[in-house]
Amino acid sequence: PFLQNVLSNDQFLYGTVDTQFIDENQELFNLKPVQNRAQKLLHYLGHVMVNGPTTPIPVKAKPSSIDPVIPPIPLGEPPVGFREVLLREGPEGFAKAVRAHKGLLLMDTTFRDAHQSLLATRVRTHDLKQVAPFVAHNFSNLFSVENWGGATFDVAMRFLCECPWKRLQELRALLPNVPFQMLLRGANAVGYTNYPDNAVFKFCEVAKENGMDIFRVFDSLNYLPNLMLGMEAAGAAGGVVEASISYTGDVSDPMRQKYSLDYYLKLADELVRAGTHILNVKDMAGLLKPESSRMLIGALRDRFPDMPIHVHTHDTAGAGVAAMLACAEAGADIVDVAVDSMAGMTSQPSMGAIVACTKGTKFNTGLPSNSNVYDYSEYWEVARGLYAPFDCTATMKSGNADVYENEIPGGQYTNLHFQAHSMGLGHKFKEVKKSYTEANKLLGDLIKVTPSSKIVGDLAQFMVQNSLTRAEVEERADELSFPLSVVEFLQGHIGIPHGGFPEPFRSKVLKNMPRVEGRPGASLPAMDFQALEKQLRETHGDDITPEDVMSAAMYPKVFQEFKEFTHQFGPVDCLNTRLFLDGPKIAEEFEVELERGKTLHIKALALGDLNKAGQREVFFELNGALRSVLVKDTV
Ligand code: 3PY
Ligand code: ZN
Repeated sequence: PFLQNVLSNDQFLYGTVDTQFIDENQELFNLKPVQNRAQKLLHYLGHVMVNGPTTPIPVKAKPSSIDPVIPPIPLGEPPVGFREVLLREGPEGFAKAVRAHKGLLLMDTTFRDAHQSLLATRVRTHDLKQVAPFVAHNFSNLFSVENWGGATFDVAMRFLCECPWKRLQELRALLPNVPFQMLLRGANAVGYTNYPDNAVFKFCEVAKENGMDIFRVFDSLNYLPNLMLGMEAAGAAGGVVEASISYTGDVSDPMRQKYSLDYYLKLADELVRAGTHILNVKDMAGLLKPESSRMLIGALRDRFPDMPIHVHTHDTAGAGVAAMLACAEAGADIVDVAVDSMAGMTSQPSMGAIVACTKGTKFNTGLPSNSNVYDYSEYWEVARGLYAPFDCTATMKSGNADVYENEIPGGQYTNLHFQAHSMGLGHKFKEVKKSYTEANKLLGDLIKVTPSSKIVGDLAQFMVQNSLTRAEVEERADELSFPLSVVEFLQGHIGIPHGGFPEPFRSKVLKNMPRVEGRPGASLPAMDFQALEKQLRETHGDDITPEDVMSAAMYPKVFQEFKEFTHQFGPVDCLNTRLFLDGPKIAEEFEVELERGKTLHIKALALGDLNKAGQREVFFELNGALRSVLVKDTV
């Protein structure tokens, strides 16, 4: 095995080997098989050149051929930011400092929600890492950078073939001064259904150890027991707890009082009593108008004078900037923005607009100058071109104020739009949205955010596919085969909605099926992490980390496939995005940095003819030596 290790060591094979080689590579004596990462990457590139990208591409567009320009980054350490306060004072002291801060603070969602909403969550660690030091140096006054959680965890492994934990670790090293924020779906952690309690606790603990600071905790039904579980888990891990009130309806509309001002204030009372450090209003569909913002945030400010208030919205209707300015005037401490070129439509309101609109007022954001925002925006404008195959603007050309009626959350709005267009039903999007509204009413008018929004979406799709009206579904509820997510929701698998389950619809659908009583996690058996780790070691070898165990706990199948993929194709996260999605052109020369100081020089040489076995040989030059890989042509 030693010889094997040496012979498959990239540096030995391709680098200059001097007499220091053995001294500097003591790990070769560990006699673990050293993976030939270079050869695996060639295999991946060959595979993409022959068969196209491994990740599903929703839009017929190629990644742009222009590389983003990384704006200049000053030498030396980045300035001190709010993270220093957090590390020094702990979550309580941090919350006090935030509340005492003069001016409006911003959370930048560009690294998470913005691309979850506009680019199907496909932004890769590679492109985040390039601009992270710029953020550290120029935006040290941000309240936080939201860079993790939500859909990013699953998409990183499933579609980007990269480890979400490595993303967190690498960004932490590059951006040490600004607090990191993640979105935790309460008892659903970063998944779509309730996990056992110990899985949520362990998840937060490992996230905190890997550099996460602030945990925005929500529940898709605003179901308090689930919210509290998430809050406890984040708090026990030592994180800043930012409990969310997920907002739906319109507090300023006297006709829509299921989710009234009083409802939100009572929920806020509970969250504050449960010890949240920060109170979040999570307007996932972008329903806050200036008037409702004034009412809701104004009332929360009066009731909780010492509590930092943080507002999240989406700009789907186009009124996001106006609403966030109204929130600031009504007493919000922090609002969410995305950099201009990643803002607007179903994403967050524009950072540049809010920075400019508050300049010279008491809501100054503290970001040093607009020109930094322009540079940041330019980086993302060009980087966004690399994700053209996933960009919602391929079909969606504007925001739409109909969101005030259908209340579809930002990311889901984009997904449904994509789906309708890819099925050739673009002209029927209006009907899809109408069905969504009807499905929501059928289910009793829910708070709609992952995963309850998916349940409403599944029912809407079921109604469209089967040409069923709301009245017909109600009438025939006992004989229709509803989507599993709808049945499980009615069984109580994700908690209890405000106002209870819809009757007689629920009884008609469930008949004698079992129902979960109370908080679902309470009746789930604890996860055995030791057994899981043992099983993962048996399957994948000994280099299983505590982070891997959590990935497998959250997404067993996705993790398994991710491990198999990397075993075959190596660390594809090291490739730039164009290479990852589209492979190199013939004669293209490029570098791939495997790790610091370990760079591969690759040139794509030629694509061979199809052989009898249906394969093609793909030729490369790797650090000056000729290499080839044999790839099955599946096109
Ligand atoms: C998520 O759960 O991923 C969300 O972004 C909810 O708004
Ligand atoms: Zn959001």
